Amino acid sequence: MLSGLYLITDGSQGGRLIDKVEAALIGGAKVVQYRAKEIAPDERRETAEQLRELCTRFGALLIINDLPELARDVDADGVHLGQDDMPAVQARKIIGRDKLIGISTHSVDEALKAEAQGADYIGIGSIFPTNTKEDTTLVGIETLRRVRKAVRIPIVAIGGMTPEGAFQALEAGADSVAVISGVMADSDPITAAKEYSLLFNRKTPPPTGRVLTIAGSDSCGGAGIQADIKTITLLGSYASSVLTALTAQNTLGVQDSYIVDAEFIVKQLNAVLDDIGTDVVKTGMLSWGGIVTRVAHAIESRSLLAVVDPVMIAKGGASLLDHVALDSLISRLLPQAYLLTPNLPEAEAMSGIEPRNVKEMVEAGRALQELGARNVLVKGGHLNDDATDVLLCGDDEYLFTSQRFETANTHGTGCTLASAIATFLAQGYPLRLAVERGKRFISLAIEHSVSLGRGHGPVNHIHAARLMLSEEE
Ligand code: 3NM
Repeated sequence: MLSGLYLITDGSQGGRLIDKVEAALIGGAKVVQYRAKEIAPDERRETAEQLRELCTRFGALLIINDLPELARDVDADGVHLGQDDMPAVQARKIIGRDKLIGISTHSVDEALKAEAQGADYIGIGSIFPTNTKEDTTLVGIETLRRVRKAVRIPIVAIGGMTPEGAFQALEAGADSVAVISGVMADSDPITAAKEYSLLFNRKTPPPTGRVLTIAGSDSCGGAGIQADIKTITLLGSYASSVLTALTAQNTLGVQDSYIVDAEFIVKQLNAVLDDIGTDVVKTGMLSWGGIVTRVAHAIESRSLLAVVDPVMIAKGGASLLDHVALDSLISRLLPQAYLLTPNLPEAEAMSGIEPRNVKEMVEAGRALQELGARNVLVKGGHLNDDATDVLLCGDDEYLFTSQRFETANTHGTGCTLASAIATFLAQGYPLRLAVERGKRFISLAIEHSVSLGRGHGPVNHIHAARLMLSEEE
């Protein structure tokens, strides 16, 4: 069964090509198609052999575009044919019965014909506009839906794929999405491939996706690790946890904290990551520089997708991060953040820009991207009446405005939002949708917050999860 991210090579050659393909495989690509027609025979043979080795190492399939003889010679897993290439029966004779044949199609008719000719899968495109291939026709998502109904063999959707477009293509019935520029032209192809690969988690039954939270314990259960595990579990994913500190804390504030030895944090991280692993990491309270650098190292060395909540100050005003830790956060952890989720004081502490309106929130967010965060959600809760958050998703910019509720019961909002976003990412939602859903969850949790304790009561995780899941039934 062909499934997962299907990477197609661009015009890169030699070491650059091999490095990019390896990055995509680390990021979870399941199929690699080598486009070699324009390359000199000796060179393409050598590259195909290197790709064969790489794909075997990562357990991925290697497909050769257009050249059945080359596919046979390097023992590739199959060949992909265009409409104008040799017929499938002829290619089958060259590559053998147990190998895969894919055929590019652009309509229901071509798809049916390809299936009848014995194709093992079809490509269908271009689903979205693309600049990568000149002579392609735009077929759109509706044709994909119709093709899904018409054929039984696996469908690979291709052309102009972004993570959001790929999400739509999978919803429309594609088994796999093929990407060239979305991964090959990204400055961080590992993360780019991960973004696409995670989308396939949507198809798995609960617990859907794994989330590791690295944070402190909140003894009163409203924030920290406890809020994270409640959020992740109630929304349907698998939660694991690494504790960085214990706090003696209640709704009135943090009375004391006890920081876990940094080497013991590393042991916890290794224990989880060497065994269960994780799809997304969420970080919260990290206390001091030694912990920040060790966590950053784990994220970098294991190429993890991280939602970084740069927790600095507790609701009661207690500092949760010292100055040296702030420097480490900026220089070490921030560049590892797939998504950074600062509130306004945190955005200011890290960027030096004090945002007083949405335009300045964008400026601060862009400055944080300059410092290395791939995407930034600047939370405007402290700013004005209509609680606008700004999401900087690569070069794009989205505003999320939600109703503000008059309540003092907001203990755990930051942890809960970041955990909900991490959970939805692990469940296969692309970033903008994960943030939109995370915002919906935290709004419901605040709206239904409870007056437990004598201070800032906790948000209502269980009620919010029930409402959200029932809205979708
Ligand atoms: N085939 P990108 S579209 C190779 O429509 C190819 O059959 C297409 O590149 C088809 O992911 C396409 O950069 C280009 O849009 C895909």
